[in-house]
Amino acid sequence: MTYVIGHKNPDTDSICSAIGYAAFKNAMNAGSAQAARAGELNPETTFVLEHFGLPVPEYLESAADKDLILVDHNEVAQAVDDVNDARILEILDHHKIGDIQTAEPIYFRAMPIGCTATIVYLCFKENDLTPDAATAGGLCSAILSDTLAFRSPTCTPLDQEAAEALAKIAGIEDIQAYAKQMFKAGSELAGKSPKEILYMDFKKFTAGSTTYGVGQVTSMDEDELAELSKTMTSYMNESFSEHGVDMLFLLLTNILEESSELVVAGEGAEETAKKAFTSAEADRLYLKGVVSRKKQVVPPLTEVLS
Ligand SMILES: [Mn+2]
Repeated sequence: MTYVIGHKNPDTDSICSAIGYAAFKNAMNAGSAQAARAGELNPETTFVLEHFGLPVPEYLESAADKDLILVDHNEVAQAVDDVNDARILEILDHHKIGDIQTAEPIYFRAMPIGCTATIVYLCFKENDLTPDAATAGGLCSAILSDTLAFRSPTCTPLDQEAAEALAKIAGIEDIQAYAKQMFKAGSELAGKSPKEILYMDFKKFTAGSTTYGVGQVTSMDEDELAELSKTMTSYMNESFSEHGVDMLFLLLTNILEESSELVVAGEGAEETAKKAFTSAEADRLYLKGVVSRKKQVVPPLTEVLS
């Protein structure tokens, strides 16, 4: 038995490339390969496996005395426990070369592209094989996840071609609509109360005689952020006295657009924000190019309040 396994804290690429490459090895009749995982699934990957009806890979607690194929990593620190006591047969990766050592020559395929799943797709293609629909769906999801649906600077034409071919096999009609659905399912905001969202990443500051708090929430989904803008505005105004500050700010940051909307509460908070961010649109505090609380938000707020 050969286990195909990705890194600890597995993401969608680590899980779906393991599933895809195990399927490829089995299709090539190269012994019996099985997908494994080195940690708990995240919500995004859980959605993907359920969506395509893919089985959850077996959890491998220790790699001691096991035969392994590593996907999506090649560093000991990221690998399943006891990786140094395992026999590593192959590595497929798209990261820099790390510190995994082997006793014998191995098949080691590393490409500077957006996703390991793209390499898995190439293995199928180069051997005139086609993954089944569910596996193709998983591989396509991995590419969309790693490349932020082709928006990441790490994305190459090879990744996009692979994802589009895999989407066809998987029956994904609108690739961007599917990506949106997947990112939404994977959002860490799902199921959290307004209070939990405000305090997920919250810091207090003092400027002159004013104490203010700034929270930040990031998302890739503009619909999710638009909804949050409404719910958080009413929550922050209703609960304002509970928070022990003179002004309350919350940055709703859209990672894909590299912009933030600022939700404010407290007397003078809106005037302060408008003075600090003179380019902000009049009806809502939409801050183009602003993603860093530390570098782009706290300094101008502090300057106005001091
Ligand atoms: Mn990856």
